[in-house]
Amino acid sequence: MTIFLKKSFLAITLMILASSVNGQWTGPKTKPTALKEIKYGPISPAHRTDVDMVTFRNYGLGQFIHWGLYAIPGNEWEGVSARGGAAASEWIRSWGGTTAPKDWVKTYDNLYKEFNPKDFDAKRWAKQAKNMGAKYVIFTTKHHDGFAMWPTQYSNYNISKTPYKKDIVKEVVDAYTAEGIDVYLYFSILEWNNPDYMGKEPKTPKEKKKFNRFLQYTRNQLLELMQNYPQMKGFWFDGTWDQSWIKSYEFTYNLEKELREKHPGIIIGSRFRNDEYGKRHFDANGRMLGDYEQGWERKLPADISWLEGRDWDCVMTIPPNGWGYMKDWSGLYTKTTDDILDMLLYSASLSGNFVLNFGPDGQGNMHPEEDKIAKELGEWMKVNGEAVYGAHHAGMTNSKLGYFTKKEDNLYLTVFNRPINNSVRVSVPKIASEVPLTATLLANGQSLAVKHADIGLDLDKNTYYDVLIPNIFQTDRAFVIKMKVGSQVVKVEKLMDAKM
Ligand code: FHN
Repeated sequence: MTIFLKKSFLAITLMILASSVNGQWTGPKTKPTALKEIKYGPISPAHRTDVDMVTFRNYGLGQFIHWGLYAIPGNEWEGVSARGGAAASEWIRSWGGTTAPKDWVKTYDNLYKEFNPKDFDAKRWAKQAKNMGAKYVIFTTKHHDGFAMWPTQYSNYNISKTPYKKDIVKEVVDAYTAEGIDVYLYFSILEWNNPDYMGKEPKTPKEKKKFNRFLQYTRNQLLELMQNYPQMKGFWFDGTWDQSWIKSYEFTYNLEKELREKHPGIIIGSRFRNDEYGKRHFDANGRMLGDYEQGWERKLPADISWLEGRDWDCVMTIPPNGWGYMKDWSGLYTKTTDDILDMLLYSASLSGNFVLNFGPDGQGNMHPEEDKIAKELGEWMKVNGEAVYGAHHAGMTNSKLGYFTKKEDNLYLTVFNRPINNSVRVSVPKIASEVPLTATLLANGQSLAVKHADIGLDLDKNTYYDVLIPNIFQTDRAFVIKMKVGSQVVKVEKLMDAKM
């Protein structure tokens, strides 16, 4: 049978991308041959089964929001774009070299004096996220520039000193919580404009003293966030690659313990800290340092074996890179709703959460393209969301047609590549205890015929089920076939083996 593929299959590209990181902490792991003595290893159990973790595991889709002072320049300043330089969007403060405006750092550090987002309405954002189908949001409380979006008592560089004045973190936490969306707080441990922040390993007694002050300050801010916003479900840490942080493994170990004690059920990913050997995400014995694998930033695992049963999330931008607001998207490939759906379903098929990033502008508006994608994604999720929420790896052989997910006795195939003969072939091992019994199209609730196809391939370990898609059903997006699976005695003819 010839199958013509209707749409490009993004996963193939993604697998190639992912395999390029082979060998790092995001790829398959080489197990240590001899185990080391580790004092600052994992704190939480390897596979948490408490209600908070199960909720995390079942989110499926999340929203990331990068918002801060960097939204004002939006990747350019006085007509000069930072796009050509190294620093972009939320990194724009570090713009240097010949293209950087004169006294740029000083200008940036004073931007807070004009931060007054007149259109900001947290309830509008939360409604949009809800309609998009997001079950959790990760919001930037403080990015690498050090500006706090809440009125922290530990630094003056915060929202209360802007013309806006009000506590943005509170507005976001309240609005999203009211919509039933769980809130996670993004927190970068870098702080470019803080004189106590090192950016390198503190060595001299003076440096150590200075950096200890910074560590205490970081601890205070984290405890303050947990205290101010007790509804928060977890922290999403960033910047922890810094040598000053890496060398502070005893401090960060104790801090993680303290955060967990003060906020039972809190979820912290693998990007928070390292062990005494400097191993990040995974300790020197290969054990994950946190509740889920947090290394999948703009990348995806090549296959389920890379994950070894761990929880994970993939955080993804719509433009190629750049998380904060970028005024000008022209000339860039920006992901389409179909691209995003492909990545979302791919992630769900490998039991991971997919988190889509939004970078609002300096007035508090999403980019028009983000609005469009949120709307289209939401329309799709309303009809097909059950293939994502609480649905996990199905243990099926990969299909060229799309991605399998599974929830109890429901098997979902999200079809991205519709076969030209309208017969969706599902292969099942001959020894499988469950096979597709019935099928429905989620798009319209229509029952679909399921035919067993014993195609008689010599030495084939699989048998096949063909689900027939009515020709009259047409769509310009991926669609979901929901199958009930159960046991059935399948008569597979034993043909005479070919002799060669
Ligand atoms: O440097 C940041 C970047 O600006 C952005 O916040 C992303 C989001 O995952 N994290 C960092 C890079 O890993």
